Amino acid sequence: MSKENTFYITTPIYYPSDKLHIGHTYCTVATDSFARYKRLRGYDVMFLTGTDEHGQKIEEKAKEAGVTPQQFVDKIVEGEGGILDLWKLMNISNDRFIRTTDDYHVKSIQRIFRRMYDAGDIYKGKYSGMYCTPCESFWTESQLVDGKCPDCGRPVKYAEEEAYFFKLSKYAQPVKELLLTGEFLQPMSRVNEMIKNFIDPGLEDLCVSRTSFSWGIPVDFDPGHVVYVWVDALSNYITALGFDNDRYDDFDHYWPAVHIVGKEIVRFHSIIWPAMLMSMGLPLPKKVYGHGWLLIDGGKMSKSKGNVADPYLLAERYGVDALRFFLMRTFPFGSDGNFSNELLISCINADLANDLGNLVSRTGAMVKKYFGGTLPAEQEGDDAMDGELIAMASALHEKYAAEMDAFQPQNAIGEVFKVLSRANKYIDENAPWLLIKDETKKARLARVLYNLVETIRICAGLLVPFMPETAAEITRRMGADAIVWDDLCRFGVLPADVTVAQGDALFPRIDMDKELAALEEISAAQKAAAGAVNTEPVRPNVKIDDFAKCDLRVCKILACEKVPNSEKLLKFTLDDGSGKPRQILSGMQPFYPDPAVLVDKKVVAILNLPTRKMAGLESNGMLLSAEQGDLVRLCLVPDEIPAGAIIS
Ligand code: ME8
Repeated sequence: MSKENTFYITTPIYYPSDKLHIGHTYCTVATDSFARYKRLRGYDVMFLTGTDEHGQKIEEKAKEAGVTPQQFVDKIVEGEGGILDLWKLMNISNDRFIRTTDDYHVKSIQRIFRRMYDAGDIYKGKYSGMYCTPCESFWTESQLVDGKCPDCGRPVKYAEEEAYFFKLSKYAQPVKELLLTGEFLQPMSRVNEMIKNFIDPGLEDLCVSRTSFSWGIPVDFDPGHVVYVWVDALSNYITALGFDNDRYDDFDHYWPAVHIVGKEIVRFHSIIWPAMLMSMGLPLPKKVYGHGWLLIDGGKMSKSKGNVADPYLLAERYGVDALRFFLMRTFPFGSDGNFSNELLISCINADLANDLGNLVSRTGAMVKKYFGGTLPAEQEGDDAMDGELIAMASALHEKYAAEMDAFQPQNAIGEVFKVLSRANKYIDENAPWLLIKDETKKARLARVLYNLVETIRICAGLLVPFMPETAAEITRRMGADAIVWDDLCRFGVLPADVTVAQGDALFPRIDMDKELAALEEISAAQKAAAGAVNTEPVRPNVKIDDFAKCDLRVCKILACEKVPNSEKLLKFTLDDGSGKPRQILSGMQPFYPDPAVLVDKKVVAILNLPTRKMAGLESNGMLLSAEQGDLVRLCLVPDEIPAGAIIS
């Protein structure tokens, strides 16, 4: 096949530092949908995904787990329920899977490093800066946000070491020109971000080797240095095609690529990667598309938020196609979206069970009931009644293709569902249940059903990139042999006397309340199994101003004794910093059988509560304590904090 007809598409190579979550699944399913779409269009597609296995973070995690880094990543990538299993489960059609620990990749990276060195673009220097270990990124002071990593918000630390640098600054102008073409990086908002945040403030040369950890690819001409992550990771897109290695020989055929990446790594793909390719004199990628994040409760995904967003669990409960469809249907690809189980269930109920599933089963049932499963060839059209549906179904492929070519799967699916809705309305308008009652209207009834079958065939075929199994099943039921692009561009492909098959409900309706309750239980059980101490939901938000009304101060315990005739109360005499002792009673006796141990300790008290009388004594405030089950302890403050210090 000629090169003009090739399409090379990639996902990021994911870190095998932990199990992948629904966010990674989102990106891979999207890329898979684009790859499947291009195959449907007749392209010679190469779809690559893989894992980014080197670096300090993985080295540290392996150490914690007491295994070698290679053993650690092998388990996450190839082990049961690992990354390869997840992609198999999700029906991902990647042609290749690269691991950066693969031998051929390692050799290529050493050659690539040398190429850039020989081009005069890599030099030795000393690196000092603020370093974020989880992101494996150095940042300048001005890039930090509130002194923390601008990508992940975690603390950074000062670091210094001998390192090789890549002359990124040299490429600032050509990279800026590339970005300004508007074609290279999309969506356009990301172009502005890159120029404003990184290029215009001045590109700094990039640290490309490290000496402080060893889990990486050694620089072959300077042992002790390992190639620092981004050169290793980004080059996967060409080494996987056989660039600088003998494993494959597809570089000339497939390169350049379309890279689908999350917004947080757009910087690496749209600035550093083209600069590296320029240094090597290689063609630049066709496109980098920076998609948005899936958020949970408005925040980044994390394990602590519970696992009802676990792709394994969701695929098991609702089916792989429903999950894939939901991800592509619900979130605009270039923007962030809030994931919730409720959204997922409503999407399945509204779009899949109702609009699509019902249409398929009603149509199948009517063909069976009225004509025994095979339509008669004698049919009667009615332009006024049929015109709009046929026009919409016939024009659908063009609108759909425009959206898919622009990497807007949500809109492409939206176009399909406009036609499906129209088809549902068409049933009501034509009322087949009335037509059947009139013997002279049989031919008309047959045509109504034929139009529905054809419309469903086209719509299902166009859904194949998102729901491969379901689309194939619907196509089969509608009596078509295969999903072929040209046939999706034409109305009237099926013979008039088509035989339509019936089957089980494609997407049974889900009872939202029951399902949410079941998920809640699963989530609580998962948290308990993971050792969470408290699965109580967080209380409703309060305004910061309301919180600020509480006068919380550090108090030193001057004296502490049991209250006579009380089994619970202790009487605390406290120095609250005012110079006047304060008395507070607290129900701490059961937890501190020997109150003397508390003397001289510093605790937290809320001072502005109304005075209360307990056991005949006044209490002016309340001491803060922490409790879990039977374990209760006062909240203690480090000794260097003086009494009277404000807590805010
Ligand atoms: O960054 N929503 O790997 P990574 C949507 N190894 N997408 C998400 C997401 C979320 N909440 N969380 C992750 C790396 N992703 C590097 C890449 S490439 C040469 C090297 C997706 O495991 C998204 O595509 O942190 C993001 O860019 C990618 O996973 C990051 O995966």
